[in-house]
Amino acid sequence: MQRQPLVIANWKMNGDRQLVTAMAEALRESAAQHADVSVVVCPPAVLLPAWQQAAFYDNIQLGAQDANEHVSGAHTGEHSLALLVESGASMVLVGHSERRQFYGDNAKRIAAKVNHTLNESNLTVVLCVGESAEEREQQQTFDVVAAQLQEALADCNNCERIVVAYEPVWAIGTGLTASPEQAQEVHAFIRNWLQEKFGPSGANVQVLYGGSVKADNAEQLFAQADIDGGLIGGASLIEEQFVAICNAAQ
Ligand code: G2H
Repeated sequence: MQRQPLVIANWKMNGDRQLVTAMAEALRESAAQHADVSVVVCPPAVLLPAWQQAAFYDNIQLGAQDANEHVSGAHTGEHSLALLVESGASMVLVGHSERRQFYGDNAKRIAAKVNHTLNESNLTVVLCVGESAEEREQQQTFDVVAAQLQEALADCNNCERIVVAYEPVWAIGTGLTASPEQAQEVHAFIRNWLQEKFGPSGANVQVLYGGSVKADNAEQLFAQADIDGGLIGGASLIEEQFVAICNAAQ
């Protein structure tokens, strides 16, 4: 089975309604150039309804940057899967390194979020994994990535609604990008791991690269055999950059 190219915008805590309109327009105008690419936008959750309105006749899917692992209740400031779905989300990022580092998403919580999303909704999980600079220097990249995959996916026996994003922490928002060869090496490792865990269907899981992807490095990264697209932060806030990245995945 052919893996469809996938480009996901992670707006993080950026953007506003004006950017929603401008970005939706830019993606609409360029749609023919990235017709075979699935484009997903993960804005701050409060902008999902604006995106829903702006993109309702386009082939743009929406995603959430995080979801709480409980159905509902006393969880001030959190978002439930049900509300995210009602606001148009069909995917959810889980375990982004910023959430691991600054917002208490440890291995146990990430596994709970993965299981809750897969068991209680139809959303696709975009599981983010990646090593720190120190871990890479100490040649622990594969061990760290394997442990993150194992911790998060231990209870899953089906990979139909799973996407993996490899985001080396040292490349996130730093302007440093993994070289296409460095990224490919880890992507091949991840695909192998998925195949061992899930059998032949594991080979069809989309594995995305994230970490300072820009218009001028996207093409080389996406040309690698095991890189199926990207998870794009900073460059997804600039229309020309994001459109060029979507086109590069075509
Ligand atoms: C990694 C990436 C998007 P950036 O966090 O998830 O961000 O492209 O800004 O490095």
